[in-house]
Amino acid sequence: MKILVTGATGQIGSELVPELRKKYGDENVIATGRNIKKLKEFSEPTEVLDVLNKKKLEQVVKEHNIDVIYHLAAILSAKGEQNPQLCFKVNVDGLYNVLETARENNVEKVIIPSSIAAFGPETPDNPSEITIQRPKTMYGISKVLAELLGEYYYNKYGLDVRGVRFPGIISWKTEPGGGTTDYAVEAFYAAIQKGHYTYFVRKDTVLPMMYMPDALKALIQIAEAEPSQLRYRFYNVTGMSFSAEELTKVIQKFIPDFTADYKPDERQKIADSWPTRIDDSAAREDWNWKPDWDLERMARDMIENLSKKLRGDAYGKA
Ligand code: VAH
Repeated sequence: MKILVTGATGQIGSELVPELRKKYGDENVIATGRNIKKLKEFSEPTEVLDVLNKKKLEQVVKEHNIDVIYHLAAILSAKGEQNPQLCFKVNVDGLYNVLETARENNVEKVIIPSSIAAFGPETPDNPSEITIQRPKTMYGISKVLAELLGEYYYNKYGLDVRGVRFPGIISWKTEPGGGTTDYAVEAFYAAIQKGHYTYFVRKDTVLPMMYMPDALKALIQIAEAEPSQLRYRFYNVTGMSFSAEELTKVIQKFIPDFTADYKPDERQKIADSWPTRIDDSAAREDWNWKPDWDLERMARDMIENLSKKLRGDAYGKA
């Protein structure tokens, strides 16, 4: 099976490519992206690819005889609000290029990460798969479109589009990439490097989050699920919900001198428009989804690995 990953140098892609290569063989997973320097960090096969270049996308799909596309290339919520027009181009035009190229070239499956950002302030808390969305960010709107277009291409053309709605994803291998949930990653960097972090959200801000190993597990599990198992095309998945203050407290268990303060900025409005938790019972029932990481275990792993990556000892004892 030949797999193409778009946006391979991003937060998820940087870790999904090695995971998929372990499972299917390096030669069967083509890592693609615009960032040539970061792309070079992967072994071959790689391709420089901007999803806005449909001609190049088609050439790569044909040359490598692609069966499955993991379409990760996107601009995230906070960065998207700084340039909504670019966010539309990348997230919508790019998506359309991928769906059309897949349809025209008999690609079997397209896997797309959606997000809790597909929900909005009118969404009741703990939403299911079919709860009202009405997001207020360009990123969130583009993710609702991805879900609806994915369903359309499945029903109209039989293109097997499927995905999961991710909460904030926490990881240590890549720097935060312009998401509203970046504070949950930045806090760990700051705790190790400076001993203090100023959150850009209130201390009582609660959002659903997930550790990267669980995110990779969810993506690959939904990709491999039998069609008969899927009552939806896009499923909610989550790991844990916690407040900024709870994150500070759990970091202090490993780095006792760590201190924090909370100065909300424009990203608070985005965070407040999202649910504090999401119902992932359908994924649990339909394809045996279950997270492996809780807040304390994740914090320990983040601090141990980030301390090594930053080449310093942990500020405290990990
Ligand atoms: C963002 N990390 O903050 C992404 C994610 C749930 C949020 O989609 O935009």
